[in-house]
Amino acid sequence: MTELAAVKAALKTQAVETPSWAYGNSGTRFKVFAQAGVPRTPREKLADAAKVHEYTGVAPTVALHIPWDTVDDYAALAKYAEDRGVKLGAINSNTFQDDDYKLGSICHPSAAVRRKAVDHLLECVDIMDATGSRDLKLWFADGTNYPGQDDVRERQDRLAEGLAEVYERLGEGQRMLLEYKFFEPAFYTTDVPDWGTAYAHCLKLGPKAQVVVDTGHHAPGTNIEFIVATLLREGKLGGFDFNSRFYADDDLMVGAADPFQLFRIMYEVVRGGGFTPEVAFMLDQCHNIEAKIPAIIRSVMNVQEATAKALLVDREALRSAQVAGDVLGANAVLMDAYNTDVRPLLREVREEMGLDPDPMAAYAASGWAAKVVEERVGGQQAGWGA
Ligand code: PSV
Ligand code: MN
Ligand code: MN
Repeated sequence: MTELAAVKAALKTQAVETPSWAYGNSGTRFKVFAQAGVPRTPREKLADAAKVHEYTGVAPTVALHIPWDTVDDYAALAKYAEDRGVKLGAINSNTFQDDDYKLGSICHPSAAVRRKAVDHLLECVDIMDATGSRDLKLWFADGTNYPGQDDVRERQDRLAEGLAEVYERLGEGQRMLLEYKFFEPAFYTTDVPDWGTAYAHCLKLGPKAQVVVDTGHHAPGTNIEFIVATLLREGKLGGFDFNSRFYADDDLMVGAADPFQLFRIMYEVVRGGGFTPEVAFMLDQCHNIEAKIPAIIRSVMNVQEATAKALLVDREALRSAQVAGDVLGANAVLMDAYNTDVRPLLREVREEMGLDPDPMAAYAASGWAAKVVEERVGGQQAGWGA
């Protein structure tokens, strides 16, 4: 196989999971802008996600968020997805939209509230059993706003205890992915603020507990690719929530704000042997002012482009330059790959996959947007804002 053929073959195996909530109406805490034709039900979200996969060929799974995507029959929902060419992916828990969770959920000072939160997580594992999902993705809004508000250390004990109960419930082949976020909604302390805290909990829990890196959840200037390299080295990188940030948890299209950072992350993924199904490549985005399906198609393409560039890095030349201490030479090898226009290569890859080489144009010409505007009245809010 030529090298280019190997790169193409790898790109054809790519899988980017799209989030159900990205298809629904969303906004900031100031305003939710309703868009015409957005899904009203989990099934309609899946139908839209199926379009993203149909035109990109590399978005075969859809993450659900419970209770936003609650249905009576999850097996039937999984079947509905499969009939449209996609599968259900990670189950995302929600312990942040209930009055009881004002002081936290799994770390709350009250045992009764902690019980309620853990019960929700256990219910999410029941749902995974029905949907066939592998991953339970956990993000906790837990934290404190004021020094002294609660015992920061004891909150870690409560977290460990709750996570351990859920971990025990995981079945064969199921995993828990623990997400960290440096601030918000709590502002003084956050109970899982960084990869180190997530890693420490996951290490204690065992091999089914893995860290998930949400690219938006870091302070400006954080070297995210170093975190990725470290987690991969430790066998603890469970996946990504991809999005772009300019300021905080912006949830903008991945690769829009800083495509170079996305490339650097994907290079460490490839370098560290992480371009495998063991690492879940998920989007976690909200499209507040732009059309949703095209934005998600664009995001998937941005991940593809960064991956293609990462795969094109001449690893041998890089290694030689590094070993020789050739600082500029090594940097040039990396930049050569980054500066390659991979769009023609990806057009070829799509053609070889039997797809239209231009997913954005193909979707625009499909008539799906006009069809759903006509059919769907009263689209559902993703769950954000109000
Ligand atoms: C909140 O910050 C958040 O964006 C987390 O990243 C979660 O993954 C997502 O919401 C869905 O719960
Ligand atoms: Mn996330
Ligand atoms: Mn987030």
